[in-house]
Amino acid sequence: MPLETKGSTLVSDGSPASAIFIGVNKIMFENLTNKFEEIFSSLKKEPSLNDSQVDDGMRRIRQALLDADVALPVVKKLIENIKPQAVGQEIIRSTTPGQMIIKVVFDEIVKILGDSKSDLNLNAVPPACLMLVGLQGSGKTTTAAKLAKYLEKNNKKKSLLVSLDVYRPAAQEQLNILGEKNLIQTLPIVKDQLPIDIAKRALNAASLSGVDTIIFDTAGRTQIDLSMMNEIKEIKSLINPIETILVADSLTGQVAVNIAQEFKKTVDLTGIVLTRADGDGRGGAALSMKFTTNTPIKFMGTGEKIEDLDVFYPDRIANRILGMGDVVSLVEKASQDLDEEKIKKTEENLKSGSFSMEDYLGQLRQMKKMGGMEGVLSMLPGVSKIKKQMDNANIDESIIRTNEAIILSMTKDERLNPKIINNSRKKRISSGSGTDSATINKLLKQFKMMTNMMKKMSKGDPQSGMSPEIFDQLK
Ligand SMILES: Nc1nc2c(ncn2[C@@H]2O[C@H](COP(=O)(O)OP(=O)(O)O)[C@@H](O)[C@H]2O)c(=O)[nH]1
Ligand SMILES: [Mg+2]
Repeated sequence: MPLETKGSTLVSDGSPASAIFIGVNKIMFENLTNKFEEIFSSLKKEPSLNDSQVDDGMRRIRQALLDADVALPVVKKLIENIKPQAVGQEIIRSTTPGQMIIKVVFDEIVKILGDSKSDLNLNAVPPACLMLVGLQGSGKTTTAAKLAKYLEKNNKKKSLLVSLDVYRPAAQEQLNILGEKNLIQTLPIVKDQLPIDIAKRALNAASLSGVDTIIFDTAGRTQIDLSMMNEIKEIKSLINPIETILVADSLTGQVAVNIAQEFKKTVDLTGIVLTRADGDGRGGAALSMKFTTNTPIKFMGTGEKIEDLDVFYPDRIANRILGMGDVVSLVEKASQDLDEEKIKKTEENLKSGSFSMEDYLGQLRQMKKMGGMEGVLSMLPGVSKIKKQMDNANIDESIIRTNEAIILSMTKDERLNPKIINNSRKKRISSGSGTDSATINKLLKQFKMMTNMMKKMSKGDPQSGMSPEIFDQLK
């Protein structure tokens, strides 16, 4: 667990992608996260654990997973793997048993989710063919366009979009319109052509126009049937795709898992895209897919727009499920934007306890960029505990601007050492920033609480993180 990086939790680039990532995981795993936080916070209070406390913890973890619609074999496997480590002497004697159990559960969930992220395989003589399969309405057409955009942006690959869905009215038009709107090449539609002939035409067209990848969007039915499977097999043997990707709707939970197993058996799959991760699914599908199909989830669909596609990072998802805050991705996203030097300096300052108003000002500016307080807070560990409180609080974003004005009215000395700010200094700052001394006091108090919280977190204190008390002060 990247405890040592937690000092940077308040810095992020605030790109739309990171904002989406926050939203997704908050929704899809919310219930599971709340339950885990409850379980862990009661374990964390205990100075040591006996066997029956561990048993009770395991029972509650098992129930939380079942309630989240995680497939039974997956729940069994998880508990089977966690339990021997949790009842070990090491945990019972450990000075921070709660934290050690979190670590064990975290590691096992990462394993179940697939250890590491799984990239698209494009290692083929061009054009690399990607074939999307799945039921009607699962999001294939949308995902085809999203993948083309993703490949253009991240791999500098030019794609050709091809719809083989000749059954659903206007299905081919839907894909071509998406292509036109997003400046992605599409295969012109020839009326009444059979899927297999369209596929042949696509291969020819691609070799003429020199695209790197062809993304085939196939027809789905409302349920799995023989003729659909046969058609997919026939097309597959013609185009010989390097990736056969199942697009599955995460909202359907266990059903999505059963469908994935069927597809795996009949046409074989190389990857899964889980769509509607922005919906309020219970997360069971995400947790069950890799284990039950032995096929990695490669992406998550997180909305209807073309850019709403996230790479599936098992460790980050596990972090979020356990309510640990998505610390790793926050820090990574921040470092794309902030210069490394500055981050390092801020981290050092945090650790040494010399975090100043200057650092705080830098962070406020980052906060503004990343969607204000709420965006930042939702990434911090422990935050789902105070979610209700947050929703009711109506966090006032103008506070960020006010605080910025106050800090800008401080002298360099005052910023580096806020302790010296006495009443006469406050008067000067207040007239400089157009605020009153109560507002300045509030900022100073917040600053103190934040530095304390960060110091604790950077030392790996298991009781650290966001708490209702700290939140009250930050409002
Ligand atoms: N909220 C959300 N909607 C999605 C997502 N992916 C697809 N959709 C929507 O689901 C509907 C069906 O998608 P479509 O691509 O036509 O499914 P297809 O029948 O499998 O091709 C459309 O309204 C899409 O905008 C997603 O990740 N999140
Ligand atoms: Mg479609």
